[in-house]
Amino acid sequence: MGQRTGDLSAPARPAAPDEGIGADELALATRNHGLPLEALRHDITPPGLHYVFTHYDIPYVPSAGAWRLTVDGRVRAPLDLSLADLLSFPQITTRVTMECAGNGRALLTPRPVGQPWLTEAVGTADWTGVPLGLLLAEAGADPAAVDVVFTGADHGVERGVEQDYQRALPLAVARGDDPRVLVATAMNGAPLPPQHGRPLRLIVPGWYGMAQVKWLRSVTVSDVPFTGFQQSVAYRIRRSADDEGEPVTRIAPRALLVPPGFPDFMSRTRVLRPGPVRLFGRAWSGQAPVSSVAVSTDHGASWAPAVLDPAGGGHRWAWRAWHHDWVASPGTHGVGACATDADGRTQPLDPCWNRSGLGNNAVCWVRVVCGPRASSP
Ligand SMILES: Nc1nc2c(c(=O)[nH]1)N[C@H]1C(S)=C(S)[C@@H](COP(=O)(O)O)O[C@H]1N2
Ligand SMILES: [Mo]
Repeated sequence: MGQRTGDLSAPARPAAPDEGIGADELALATRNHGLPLEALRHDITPPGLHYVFTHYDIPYVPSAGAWRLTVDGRVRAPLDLSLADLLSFPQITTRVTMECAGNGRALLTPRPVGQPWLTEAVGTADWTGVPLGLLLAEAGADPAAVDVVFTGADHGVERGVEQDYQRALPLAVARGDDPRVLVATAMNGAPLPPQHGRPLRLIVPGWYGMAQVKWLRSVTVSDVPFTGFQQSVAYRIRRSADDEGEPVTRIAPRALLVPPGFPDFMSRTRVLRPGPVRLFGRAWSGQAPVSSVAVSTDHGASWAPAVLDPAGGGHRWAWRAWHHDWVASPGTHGVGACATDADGRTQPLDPCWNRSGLGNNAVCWVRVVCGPRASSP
């Protein structure tokens, strides 16, 4: 699984009841930014506003032309490909809403110490690349193999384990077509920016972010299950330290809204004038497609159905816009939205706590203070 590297790493732990965000968490939060929620307006997240999450350092890749991608392990004919070689394969483009599995972590009580996401670890992009199934077929992957392991060029230590960032997918998922996994060479029609995996990354539509290996340098077909750190230690839903846990895979349903009105700088409380207002947001699920969104403006006392935009464009793996017309009355309001998918999965009102703070898709409330115009500008 990688070698042990001394006592560099602090153990995983929940924060004490009154413990604020630590300097270590702040250091992570300044490197790894979220989507400003007002950017939910855009179908495709503008460059620089897509959330970013990187465990270690962003590799410096001065020449994308010198990059190599290998496909090896249980294959008939290993591949060693340049970017130009990859571009000679058929390319497809898929619009994908990506979300970090740790989104919502900092809203849990107690807070698992780590990257302190609120709800903003999400973004949508058009990813263009080669279907991984084509590369596996070209290499002649052994159909009896179990896992396909993806290795990034970044390297670090985590919980005392020195490692390259690695994740695996079952062979059936890796070469399947629902979703179709991509080795992506472009984001929104341009080469990948450094923070999103320049020059190559894996895209697994519908899965949480940890599966989407950036700076991809090797694809290894294996006849034994992969037990690397990011597979068997991290990204598992555990209730207790000795619980083996369940792996995190696909994105659970979630709806978020563009916070209405304008913010108070520090508290981010929203200020809104009384009267009609159109609430606007997005909803997504990596499982069955979103089938409905409900909105509450009274902190869950009552709910009304939102109007979903038509599911046009064939963007099965991208978020869907919704809106709801509301007449805001003077007072303080808790405004929230709740998505349900076609299989009946819905968002809980209370978070489901787990040790690593993964998959928290509980409904979130935006505090809105509605009152007359203030006297100063
Ligand atoms: N090589 C590598 N790939 C990685 C990671 C990483 O640390 N190293 N982080 C993963 C996680 S946890 C997430 S949420 C997504 C974030 O992708 P983004 O930064 O492009 O939004 O990348 C994934 N791929
Ligand atoms: Mo993540």
